[in-house]
Amino acid sequence: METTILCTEQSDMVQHHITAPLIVVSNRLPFVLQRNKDGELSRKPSAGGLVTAVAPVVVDCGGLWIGWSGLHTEEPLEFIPESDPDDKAPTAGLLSKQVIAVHIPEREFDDFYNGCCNGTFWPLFHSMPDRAVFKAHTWDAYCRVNKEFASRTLEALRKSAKELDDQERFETCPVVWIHDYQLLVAATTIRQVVEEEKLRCKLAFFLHIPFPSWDIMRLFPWDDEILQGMLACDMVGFHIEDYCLNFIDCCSRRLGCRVDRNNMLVELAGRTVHIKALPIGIPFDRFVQLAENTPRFLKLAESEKIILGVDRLDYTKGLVHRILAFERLLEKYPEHVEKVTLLQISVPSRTDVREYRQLKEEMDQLVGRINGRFSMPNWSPIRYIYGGVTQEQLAAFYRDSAVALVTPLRDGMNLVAKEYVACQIKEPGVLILSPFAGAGGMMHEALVVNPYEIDKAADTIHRALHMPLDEREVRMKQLRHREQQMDVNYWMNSFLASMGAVNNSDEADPLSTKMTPLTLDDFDQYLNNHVDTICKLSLILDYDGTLAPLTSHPDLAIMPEETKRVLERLSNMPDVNIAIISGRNLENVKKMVGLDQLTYAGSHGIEILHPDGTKFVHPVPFEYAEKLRELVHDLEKEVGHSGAWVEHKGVLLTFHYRETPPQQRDEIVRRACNIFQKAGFEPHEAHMAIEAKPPVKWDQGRACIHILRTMYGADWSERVRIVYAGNEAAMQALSGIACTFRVDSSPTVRTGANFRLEGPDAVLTMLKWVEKQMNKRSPRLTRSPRLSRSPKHQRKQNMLDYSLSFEDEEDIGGNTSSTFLTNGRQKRYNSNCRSSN
Ligand code: ADQ
Repeated sequence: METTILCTEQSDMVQHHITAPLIVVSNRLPFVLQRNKDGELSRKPSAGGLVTAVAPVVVDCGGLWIGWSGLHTEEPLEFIPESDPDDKAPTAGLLSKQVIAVHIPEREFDDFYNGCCNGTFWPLFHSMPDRAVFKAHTWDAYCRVNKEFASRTLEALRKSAKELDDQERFETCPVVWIHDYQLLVAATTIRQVVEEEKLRCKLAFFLHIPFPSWDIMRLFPWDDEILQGMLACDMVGFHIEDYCLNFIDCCSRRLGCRVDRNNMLVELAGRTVHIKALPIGIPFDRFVQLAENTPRFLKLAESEKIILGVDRLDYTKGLVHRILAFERLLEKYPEHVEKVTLLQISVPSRTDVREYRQLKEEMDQLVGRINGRFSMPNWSPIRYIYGGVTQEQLAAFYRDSAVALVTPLRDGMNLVAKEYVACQIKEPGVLILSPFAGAGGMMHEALVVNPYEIDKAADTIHRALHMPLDEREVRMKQLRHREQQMDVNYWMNSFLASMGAVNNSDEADPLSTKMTPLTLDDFDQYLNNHVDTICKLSLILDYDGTLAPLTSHPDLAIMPEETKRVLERLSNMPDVNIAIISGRNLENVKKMVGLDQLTYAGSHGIEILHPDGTKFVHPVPFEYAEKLRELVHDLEKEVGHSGAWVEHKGVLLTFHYRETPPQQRDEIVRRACNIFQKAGFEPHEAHMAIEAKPPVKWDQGRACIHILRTMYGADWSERVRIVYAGNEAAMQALSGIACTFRVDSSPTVRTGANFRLEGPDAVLTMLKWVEKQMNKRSPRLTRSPRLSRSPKHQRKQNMLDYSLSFEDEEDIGGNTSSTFLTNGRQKRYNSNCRSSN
């Protein structure tokens, strides 16, 4: 089915065809369900601009809408009532089979909605971190609810795919459009399952509130999960470019993603995500019609003027500041007493949240105080309505007000400013607008005022009240023109166009634009400040997934020849040391890399072999080997089937499940973890595998520090630069010490790394950059082949040799239990060492 909708582009009317079913996912359904006295369900329409614009498209393209019904029920709702035959709302044509109601238990909803959405994200994203509460249990509830939304969306996608197949529309890709801060991580699960099940779809997200700067965003303890959740989409939309740039900045700084600020692209795990400013509009023509057809509600004295404020009662809307500015106006310019009235309409909002109840009390007191201070027998300065008004009344208030005060402290866009100008069909009034609303950056002809500057705000209101007609006309004409052009349909169509979901054969799918491939230049940005022209360089590299691609069997993970050659050349440079660290056993990793002049750390650093033959082995309890053999036996017997297998490599054991069927995987992993635990082992997660490690306080991080201290002594930080690329195991130990690259193609990883690289190809580019950089250095004395004797010995032997390894043995040691076996000679550092081969 192809649907024609009208798309207004500037002043031209352009016809586009929607080419795909649209699946909208929002916290609330586009109508509210209510139960009558007999317990029967019926729909109560919602009138917001979003619903007005989006619902007709969903109706026409046979799409779906997923959301919470607004009802708390014991069991999931079994059916959604059809709309009333008299229903004229935009959602009237939405059949019940096009609606999926998400069930959220009441307690869970409280933690999710009041706790996390409104207690954490609302203040944080509005840059009011002092009001934000960070609680692990509300965040957990948030993730669970998002997963529930995701699984309902996946059902919708499967249903949609089947319908498309039945219609033989095999190329058509359903578009999933997720809305707002309640659903920031739903796409994580959707993307994962879509890829596993090979479901075709395009995923989009739109945020209706501001996106904060990195400084604010980083306060949230799980900020990386939020960013990755949004990046699981193909397109992420915000109202204005500033929010886009904030988001891109966070992706770069927090996730270490490669970004292209000019073209607004972010790369995560090899996928390009498009970031787009899509400023929302209002149903302009509908507001004009309402303004034209609604009678006057306000009874005003001769020459009395109304200043209007319309908001949800929310601390972001700057209501208290606004009332104080109005008080200041009356103090500073008493000529307005008895001539000007502030009509403030505040719709109750989130009344079960304490801060919102407190704000109501504060407003009540403030309005009471100012009215008490200035009121006359026939005039009160503030008319304060605490409650909703109908759209007709609203349009009449907009039309009949001389000034609109839209002064939020922070606001994603703000529709009130736009609705006000739409309704200015008679003698035009003046819009006063905060620069901290998204609308503030676009409605240039408004009078812009900082709501925190109470005195200036009073001056601006005074100026607005005295503004000559010709100036008001000029300003309002342009404001109205823009809002008419960029109305809510324009927004809807811009969205569809940006998803390549309109039939416009002349243009390529906008989502097909990819980020330019990673090049050496990217590493200028990553490493230029780190790798200088003087210091030595230590490269510490993981093997599997970093130097060699991940494969179904470890024996197949062969390092590309080109990588080997670069490593070889680098290892011959006098200022470069290379250590390879791996979960493989020492002999195996050395064999796989096949270069002599490197340090190798096998079994996650339990065994370390330096190029001169110096070897360190961390001791392992004697009984461990026997326990490990038992674990191998149990795993092979219980879960060693369906593609899963056990690799026993020296002191480590790895249970591989990469080849298991996806639908059985969770169960196999669960059972394997139980077996690990029963046998007394902690199951460690690896690449599609679970590992058992010896019960020693030694890991890749400590092994890295040990290698560095062995090579350079304890005070190397001034003389050596370290670059680490690999998995997370060593990241913490090296944070602040090294420039770290997390190498992983998975889109959802927690990392402390400075940057992310997708896989071995990217690591090869990094190595080439290092080679190029090191080649710029002026030639030094030729270095002798790698140490074959102890360093001191060697230095004594050949004073001309440029020695860089094992500098000051006296520095080695610290508090590690370590044993060195140097070509048969044994050197012991620290008293509590145990030897091992
Ligand atoms: P809101 O925070 O709800 O929306 P806003 O954009 O101002 O803020 O929209 C409020 C809507 O409610 C308007 O359509 C207005 O007409 C209506 N309204 C307000 N007070 C009312 C009253 N007392 N009675 C009846 N109706 C009333 C979020 C973001 C915004 C963003 C929108 C859309 O916070 O920044 O502009 O989404 O993306």
